[in-house]
Amino acid sequence: MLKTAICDLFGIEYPIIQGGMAWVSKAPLVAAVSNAGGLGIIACGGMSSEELAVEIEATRRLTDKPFGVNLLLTHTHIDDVVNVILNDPPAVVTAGAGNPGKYIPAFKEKGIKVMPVIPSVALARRMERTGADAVVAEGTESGGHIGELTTMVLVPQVVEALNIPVVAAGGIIDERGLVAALALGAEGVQMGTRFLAASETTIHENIKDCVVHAKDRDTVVTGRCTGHPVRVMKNRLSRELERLDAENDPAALEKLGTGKMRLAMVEGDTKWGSVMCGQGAGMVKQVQSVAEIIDEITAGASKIMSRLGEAKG
Ligand code: TUI
Repeated sequence: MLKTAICDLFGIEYPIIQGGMAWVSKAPLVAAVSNAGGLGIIACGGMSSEELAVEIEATRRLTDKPFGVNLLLTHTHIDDVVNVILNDPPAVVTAGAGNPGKYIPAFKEKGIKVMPVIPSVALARRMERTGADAVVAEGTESGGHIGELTTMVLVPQVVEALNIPVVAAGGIIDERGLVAALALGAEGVQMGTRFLAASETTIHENIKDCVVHAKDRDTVVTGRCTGHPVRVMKNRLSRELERLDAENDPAALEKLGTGKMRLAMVEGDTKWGSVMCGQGAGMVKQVQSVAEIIDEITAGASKIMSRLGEAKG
């Protein structure tokens, strides 16, 4: 009932993709998602190319199912990262925070499916023309580096503009979000924030706690003056970043932000760390295993779709 074009394209059971999150998306989480029938994605953000090679190997030891790697286009050693990917090709490459166009032919030559994450119709069109197999249309509800449009308006416009499958991201936490995304014309969902609080995620427990206790208005967008707006959980750091934004001081903002994601995810500093997470954190109620999360969402989505089907008469 939940099989879509994206399942056929990637060889997965359910149209649920785990977002590539720097410092978060590592082998145990990635393999758990792929083993549960979704698509796990390793994030290269926060890793050296050598560490990425180790993480790909570790993931292969934990699953024989397809998984992906997220290419962060702002990575300081992007060409080394691309070479690691080409030397040990995953099933899928997603790409964020920039245009991966120049790398797409090399990935495709290795049989890798390419799915850039895009925040606008114009960029989605460009990605289709450059040979992308699918795109993730990511709304501004997402955590981390974001665009301006909401998922609700971005997804249908991207679906209308493209002929390749579209995956929806941003604010999708549960079965209601999955069914809504399918209703908007998406072939699947990418979720980050829900998986932040998965038991297999190897981040500091303080961060999972923070996500589980978040309320609807607990995130804020900082860094607009740098041209790279980033959604984070409100804390002492975000207030200081907001102040620098208001003073229009991108250099001070970049300096203060450096190393803060590691401080959050590894050290568990929820006051001065950058706790990147989406607006949907308010809907995450507990730490659960990946299998529980995926079972709950897929069973719940089927129920909602039956209910909607019955209601149509
Ligand atoms: O990439 C993300 N989310 C992220 S990346 C990240 S680490 C970071 N890197 C740089 C600055 C700030 C944080 C934390 N979260 N999501 C996918 C995404 N991609 N959102 C927006 C974009 C995007 C933006 C501009 C994609 C393409 C793009 O192209 C501009 C152009 O035309 O080159």
